[in-house]
Amino acid sequence: MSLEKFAIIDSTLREGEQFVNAFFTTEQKIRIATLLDAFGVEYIELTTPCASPQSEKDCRAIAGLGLRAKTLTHTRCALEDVKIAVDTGVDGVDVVIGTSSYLRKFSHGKSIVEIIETAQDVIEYLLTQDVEVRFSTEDSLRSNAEDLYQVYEAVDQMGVHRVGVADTVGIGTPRQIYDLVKELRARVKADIEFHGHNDTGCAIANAFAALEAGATHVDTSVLGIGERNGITPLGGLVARVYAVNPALVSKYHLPLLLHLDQAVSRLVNVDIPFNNYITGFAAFTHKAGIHAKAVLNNPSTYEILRPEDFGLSRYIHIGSRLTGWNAIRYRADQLGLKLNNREIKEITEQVKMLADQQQLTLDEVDRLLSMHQATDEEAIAAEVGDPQSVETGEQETL
Ligand code: HCA
Ligand code: CU
Repeated sequence: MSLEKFAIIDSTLREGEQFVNAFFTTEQKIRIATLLDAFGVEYIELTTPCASPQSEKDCRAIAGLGLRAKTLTHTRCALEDVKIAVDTGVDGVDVVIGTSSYLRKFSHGKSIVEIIETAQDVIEYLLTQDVEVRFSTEDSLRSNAEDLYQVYEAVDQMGVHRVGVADTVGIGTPRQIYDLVKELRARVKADIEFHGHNDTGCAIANAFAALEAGATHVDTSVLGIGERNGITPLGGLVARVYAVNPALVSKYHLPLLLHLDQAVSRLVNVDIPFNNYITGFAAFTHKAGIHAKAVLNNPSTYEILRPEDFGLSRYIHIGSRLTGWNAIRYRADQLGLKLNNREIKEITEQVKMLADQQQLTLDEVDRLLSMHQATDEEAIAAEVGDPQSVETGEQETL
């Protein structure tokens, strides 16, 4: 498995620009590219310069920024397109052509033999130009497997640096992706890139399966934005790999994920989903008393991602009927209130009763706690007699 040395090709500025709400000005593109570079992605993929005059200028501008990340642009498999791409000064050109019968019939009309012939001209030219060359087959998952391998083996022999598997319609399952990439790994010497759409929610799992099978590069975009409902999200891929071993993603500046997600969400006018990997507002919140108690004792009980590693903090929700007295005790301590365990338990019962009627805000819970501020005598007893830390003995109800 190539998890130890995988690279991210972030395509927010190519695939992401295909998201229905995306319209990026040059300045905004430069901001995204600079943030991605600071985060540490190895590659930044840019919209083809053939799309429009401004796309060509933007491609040139970003390729000229002198970023640490390599810049790539994306083109059809056509000599005139790749010449324009090379001229922008990018470090690499990502060539793509459809291989499924759908795309061969309804898109470009070429047979597999014709695809290989066109690829030959394009790749031969690119290899004289001191750029990284990637060749990918659009709609790989609905292509005939033998056709695919024939194309990959041919372009591999021509000397491309990377071949790309593209699940263009998000139809693949992790097992299918694994098998396809595993077989490809045995057949080609080039690096292998995976690009997966998220139509059925498998984009992260599929990218991970590709890595397990020997892929070396994964395409992502910030928040997963792209055509339709998008592709593998950058944060989701990072979360998935981190969960195997945080050291595998320590090469990235993880606290910048939140800034990237926030910046892109504002630019494309969508909220960060509540359940987003790492940066969703509920990603590190705990509610049930049993969870809260255990997390307060040791966060690893219910957290596989450490919020601190992403510059974030956890939140224990206490204003609910599911709360427990350890969580209420923790809040009282945070507020510097001296309350003994008997009082904390009484307040917990009150919180549960009130929360049975309506939702409680943190302010309302804080008010209840403050009203019960112990007398001096009780406070002394609390200091001396009752441990302030979370107890492990008595079980919470929920
Ligand atoms: C698209 C093209 C692409 C290309 C992927 C790649 C896809 O349909 O817009 O270059 O590997 O999903 O097939 O994004
Ligand atoms: Cu795509």
